[in-house]
Amino acid sequence: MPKVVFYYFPVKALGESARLLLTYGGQEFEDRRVSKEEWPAIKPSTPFGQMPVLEIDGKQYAQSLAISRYLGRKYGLNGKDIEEDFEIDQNVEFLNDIRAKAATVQYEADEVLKEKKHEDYSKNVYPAMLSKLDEIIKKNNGHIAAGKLTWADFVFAGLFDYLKSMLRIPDLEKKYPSYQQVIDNVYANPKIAAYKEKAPKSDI
Ligand SMILES: N[C@@H](CCC(=O)N[C@@H](CS)C(=O)NCC(=O)O)C(=O)O
Repeated sequence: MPKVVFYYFPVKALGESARLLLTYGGQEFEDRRVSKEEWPAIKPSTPFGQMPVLEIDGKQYAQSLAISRYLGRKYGLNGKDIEEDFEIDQNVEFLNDIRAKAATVQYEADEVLKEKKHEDYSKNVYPAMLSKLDEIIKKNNGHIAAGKLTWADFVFAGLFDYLKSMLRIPDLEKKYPSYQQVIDNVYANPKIAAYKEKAPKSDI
């Protein structure tokens, strides 16, 4: 078994998907939760000056979606052919579009503009995107793509609390029960359920 270290801040956000996938794969790994104070010393040695970073036998890899895609392939959570992989990638890109849209609000420095943007997106952008996602999940029997459990479900489950917080919709899974189905399908795995019990708690 390779020696694996996973570096990320002590939150779920862009890192939890990899933690869940490593757990699913039965890979022992050091879950290195880097504090804000420690980060400046580590940053220059990472591939892009950002986390998450997955280190396998001393070699570091970055980019959260590339990491999840790799782990998904490694543990058989990809498509049955390149067309199914295409569909998985497509729907993950869509999830990422929702996250990126909400992030432009979350990380807007001008407080007045931030609230204006939030109001605008909540009325004119988020509803259509969230309904489309709901439609996709229903069509895929409670999954993000390919009608089965894939690494895309792990991306969604890992990201979910962060997304809810940025969208400012704390009961998002109640508004869209299909979202809860995806999460339940991931956490139904006994290894993932055990990980959830013992993992450090984080709101996002
Ligand atoms: N596209 C990258 C974005 C990574 C990213 O934005 N990382 C943030 C934390 S979520 C980070 O490392 N921030 C600290 C910094 O940039 O110094 C990915 O998906 O991995």
